Parts: sequence; C-alpha cells; structure tokens
Amino acid sequence: MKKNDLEILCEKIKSAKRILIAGHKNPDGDALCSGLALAQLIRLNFGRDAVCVYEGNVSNMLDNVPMRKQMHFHGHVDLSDAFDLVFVLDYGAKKNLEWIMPVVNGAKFVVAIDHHKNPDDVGDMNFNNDSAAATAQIIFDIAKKLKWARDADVNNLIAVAILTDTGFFKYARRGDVLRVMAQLVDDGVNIEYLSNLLNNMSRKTILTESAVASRAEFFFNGRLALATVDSRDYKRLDGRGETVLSLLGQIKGVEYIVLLKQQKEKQTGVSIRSRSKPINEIAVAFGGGGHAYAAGAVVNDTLENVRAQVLEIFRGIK
Ligand SMILES: [Mn+2]
Repeated sequence: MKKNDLEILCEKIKSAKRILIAGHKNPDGDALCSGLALAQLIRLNFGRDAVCVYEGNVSNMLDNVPMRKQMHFHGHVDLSDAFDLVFVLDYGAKKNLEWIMPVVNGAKFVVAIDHHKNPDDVGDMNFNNDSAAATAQIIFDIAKKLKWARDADVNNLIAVAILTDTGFFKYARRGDVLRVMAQLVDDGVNIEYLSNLLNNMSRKTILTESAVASRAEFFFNGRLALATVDSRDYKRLDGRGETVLSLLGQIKGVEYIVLLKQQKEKQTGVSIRSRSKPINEIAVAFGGGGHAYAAGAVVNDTLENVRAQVLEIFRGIK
C-alpha cells in the first residue's frame, strides 16, 4: 500500500459526486460486509453517500448484519448516469464482475480492493493483497493508515467479513488477521453476538440440507462422502449447501466431501472439500476453481454423468 496511493484515494473520494461500490456475484459475507463497511467509512469521514449494489443472491445468514438494507439489487437502482468513482471489492477475477463491467467501464476512476490471487487488475488503482485473510482486512488497514474514524457498524461489518471468510479463524494462515480482530474486540465487537446474528437460516434450508446429508453415499473405505441434490431441493439450499458439506466433513474417516447439485437438466454444480490433499485441481479439471481445500465448478452435464466422472477421478487419487 503506497502512501501516494492513499493520498490519491482520499482526493478521489473528496472530489467524487457519485460513488458506487460493488462486489462479486452472489456476494458472501466478505463481499457484502466489505462494501457496506467501506460505504459507512466514506459517510463518516467524507460526508458522502455511496451506492452499494450486488448481483445474484445473498444468503439469509446475512439478513441481520448492520446496514444490510443499504446493499441494493442492481436491477432496482438507476445506474445509467456515469459514476465519478467506482470501488470493486473481493472479486477474484474479471468474470465475477461481468454484471457490472458496463458501469465500471463508464466510470471516471476505478479502485479495486481484493485478497484473491488475482490475474486481472481492473482498477486505475489496485489494493490487491493475497496474504490478507479477507477484503475487509485490507479495508481495515486503509482506514487505520489514514486514521479514518470507525463506528460500531463499521467494526461489526469488518468483523463479520473476517469471521465468515476465515470460517471463524479456521482458515486464518497468518497472525495479522487475529491482531485486526483483537483491535476490533478492544473497540467493542462481541464475537458471540455476531455468531448468533448469523444463525438466521430458514428452517426449510437447514432441514433440506440435513436430509441431503442423511442420504449421502460413502466410497473408498469411507474416505469420500458424496451427496447429491435434485433440482427440486436445489431451490431450497442456501448458496452452496455449506451445511451439507460441514455435516459430512465432521464424520470420522471422511477426507473428501463432494456435493453435486442438479441446477438444471444439463447443469450440475460441484462443491468439493478436502481435509487432507489439495483438491482445487479437480475443480479446475471441471472448468472451475477455488482454494486448495475448498473448490467448486459448474458443469454443463447431467447429474448422473458428473457423478460418474467424480467417482472416476477419486478412484485415481484415493
Ligand atoms: Mn473474500
């Protein structure tokens, strides 16, 4: 983070009349809460309102985070006039921003903030740091360096983003994200309160996901757990079906968890989790990607065919 970049960032915010904030499609806790936290920081420190927009679906889990109602579905907002300043957050790759690229391309200045290994610099200025545990951690660092005021909403939003992206610190690989959380707790954040705030899934979703888990099949001496969701139950899942993956991953001896989702007749979603060996290459082979131990893809084939292919691949690496 260059000092000069931070000065330019402040100048751009000060001089902008119209500011937009957007994240990746189907925003998760980090994409959604980073955007809302940044908007509140701009409001507190510059007296400017930013427009926050998303595409796709937001999990019910996030319904009660602070300022949730200020994140609008992009189709409900008039985006036809050009923006002076556009922030794109937590996007990973250009394809995750396709939905907002016309607005990004029409903006006077674009700032990207991301913590993914990112092949595409889409911003005029890019705060990209793949050693940060969440995009919200980079936003916290910017706020700290610039001595911006933070209020309870900003602190809670940054905390939710970090907690969800690190799986409550299970996936935190460096100490700095814990030091950020220590600061937030000192400033009044209550982790137990936020954890309860996120317990907000619909009954239908949790009961469907537990039923899907209860029908799972086990292969290779119980090392692979495979669950499938038909198109009727698919509509009842929340996002990727994290509850299914989490339940099956807690079983003794299970090393790999695969969830196959029949999205359409010839479109199958694949989520893969691993407790031992990296599995992202498998997702890449299916045309997807992700992290070493948590990856996924969408395959244009039937559930039956994808199931057969998955079993064949795992036969090779078991
Ligand atoms: Mn993230």
